[in-house]
Amino acid sequence: MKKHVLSSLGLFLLLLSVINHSYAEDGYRLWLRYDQVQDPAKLKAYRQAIQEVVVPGNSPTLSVAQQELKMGLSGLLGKPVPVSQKPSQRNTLVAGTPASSALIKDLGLGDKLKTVGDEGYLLLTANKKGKKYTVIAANTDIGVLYGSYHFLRLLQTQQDISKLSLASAPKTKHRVLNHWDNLDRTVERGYAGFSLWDWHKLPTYIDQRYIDYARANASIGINGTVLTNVNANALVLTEEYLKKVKALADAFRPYGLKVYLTARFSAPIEIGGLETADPLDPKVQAWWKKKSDEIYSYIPDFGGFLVKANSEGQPGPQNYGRSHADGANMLADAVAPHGGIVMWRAFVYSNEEPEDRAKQAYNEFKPLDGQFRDNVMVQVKNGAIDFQPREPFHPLFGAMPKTPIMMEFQITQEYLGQATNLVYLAPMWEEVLDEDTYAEGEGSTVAKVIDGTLNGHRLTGMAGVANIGTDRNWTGHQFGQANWYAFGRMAWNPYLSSEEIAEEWIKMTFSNQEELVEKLEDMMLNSHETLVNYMTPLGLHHIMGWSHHYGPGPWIKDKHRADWTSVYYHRADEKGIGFDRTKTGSNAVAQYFPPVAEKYGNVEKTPEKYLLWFHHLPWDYKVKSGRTLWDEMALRYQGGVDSVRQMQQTWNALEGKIDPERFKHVQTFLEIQEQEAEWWRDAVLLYFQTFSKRPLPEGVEKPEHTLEYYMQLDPKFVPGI
Ligand code: GCV
Repeated sequence: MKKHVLSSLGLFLLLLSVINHSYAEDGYRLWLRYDQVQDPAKLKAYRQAIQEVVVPGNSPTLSVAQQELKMGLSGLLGKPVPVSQKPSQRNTLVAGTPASSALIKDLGLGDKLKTVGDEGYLLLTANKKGKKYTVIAANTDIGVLYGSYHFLRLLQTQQDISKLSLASAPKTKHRVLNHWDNLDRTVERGYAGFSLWDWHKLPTYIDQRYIDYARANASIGINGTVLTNVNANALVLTEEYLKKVKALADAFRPYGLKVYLTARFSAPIEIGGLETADPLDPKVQAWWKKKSDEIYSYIPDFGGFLVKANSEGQPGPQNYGRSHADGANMLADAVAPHGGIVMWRAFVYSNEEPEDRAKQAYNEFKPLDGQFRDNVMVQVKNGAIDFQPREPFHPLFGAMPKTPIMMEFQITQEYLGQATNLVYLAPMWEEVLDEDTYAEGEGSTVAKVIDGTLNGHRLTGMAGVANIGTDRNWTGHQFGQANWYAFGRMAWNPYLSSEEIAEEWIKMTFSNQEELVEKLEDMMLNSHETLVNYMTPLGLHHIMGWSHHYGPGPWIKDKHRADWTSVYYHRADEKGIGFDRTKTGSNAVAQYFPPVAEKYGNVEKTPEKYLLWFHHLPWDYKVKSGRTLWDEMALRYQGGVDSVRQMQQTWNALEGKIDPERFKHVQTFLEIQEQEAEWWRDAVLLYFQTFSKRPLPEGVEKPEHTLEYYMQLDPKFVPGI
């Protein structure tokens, strides 16, 4: 047995507690709960179908698959399931590759296996010599592990496994968590405690959390993790830290999880003693090559670098008059001999630039299309501003056909209620992935840009800014786990619906009980719209509290950067509200392909959810409901509050059907959410009322305090800064 894989004793204890249900229900187990199947008929069928588990081979990854199947099945079936190297029962579960398992080789799955590639798998039912086999087959060990998790999921969600014939392969190659974790263990925009990486005790102490983190990621197909903040610290590239990074990489490897680091562009100066970091300087190039060689000497499968350059004060190639392509290519050349990649972020905007912030990344990057090395992906946030509660898709999707574009979603809820608001993010991500860019004519969806099919790219990927920390439940809010889960599932398959992902997660995390699944699914699926309503309805954006982005702050102005103020974005005055991005304004709409540009450029055709994103409109403008813009806005804010109360009612009615610990946790967090929704509604409406000079329409509750009261609120020590 390999060092960092679950020890036999650990496994035994875990098994015992799975069987006895002796866990504290604190959410630590995530969706990997493996409690006994409740439906008696299903339980009987599963027990009959799986009398033993056979996972021949002892590679670290196959050992993990074997242990996970043993633990999972023993829990789900409510009795220990024997594990053997050779089938001895009538009904056997076999997992392996044609190389690791003679039985799988004999099944002659060659052609079928070809379709699932390096990370995919087949789940099949097969009969041979009077025996029945449930088969998890793959070309690689990691495929076997992914297939094992999928198989366990089938039982956790009580699916029929009697006639399996299923193939699955990831649609994107790099499915990567981005941790904005600092070396001092604070987490930028992290709301679930401190960083998981205990640098001080590394490399010697391997926390069990690292293993459980890797398990959770593997179970949803995440295959990479960037350990450090994009606002990078060069220290992580020093020998002292590389040894620690190696220890993490070793712990994660059996789970197929590769390690990446953020590269601080000025590292050659800060830790290399050079006078410049100019990417065209041969000494700088040589420094990065040598540094990369050193990293690979510790971590032979190191994934590569993620870079934030010339953005929000970070150094970059433009400090030397070079382009983003020059910078990315220099790093790409350094890691290329080792098979590494560079993920270069397109999140750039400058305070000095008078241009609409929403236009700047496109202006900067589009001309560079075709100039990047083959091992570079440009990582683009879903929207052009910054992970707002709702944004139209970023115009760079589809605009750089010669460049692999990687999606960056934010799992952590920086602008979406942080860790105390229940917001299931998958519907928002689905909304973006489904959008048609029209880049290559109708049907050129963002999902097709991301999975590479639109322009024939094989280097593909999706990044998610992690919401994970040292909190026992990992994500602060129990329902935050659903966003981690959904990110992995969507990175594997960007065409999955948020609905099916929610259903899986609920069944695995809470229960298969129909009424409960229905109610929680309803809550989750409406939660994003609910938040948008009480924070930024009708296309409003970036009106949160200064710097920490907690709570409302539409009055924020006169700061050192105009593009970090709220008034820059809402542009409210006595005539109306909204950012004119049509040709009478910044003309950001022109960055989209014609049908989209036309839609967003025409107020009649613009979906109401983006109205004030693209248009400045009078307070009396008539919206689709027939109401004035002011009345509609006020009623949306009230609607958001009402929907939170509805969520509370739904949740409260589930008392007794959910374990008391998690029930109470979510119940109290929903109370916080209600208070925050009311705060948003009252503060924003009172502020905008100073311009609209109109009364609140009937149905909107009277604000509890004055505008002055809300404006002087100054929450201290908000986490995540
Ligand atoms: C890591 C926003 C966040 C920053 C973050 C930045 C980025 O501006 O507020 O905390 O920095 O995005 O994505 O680089």
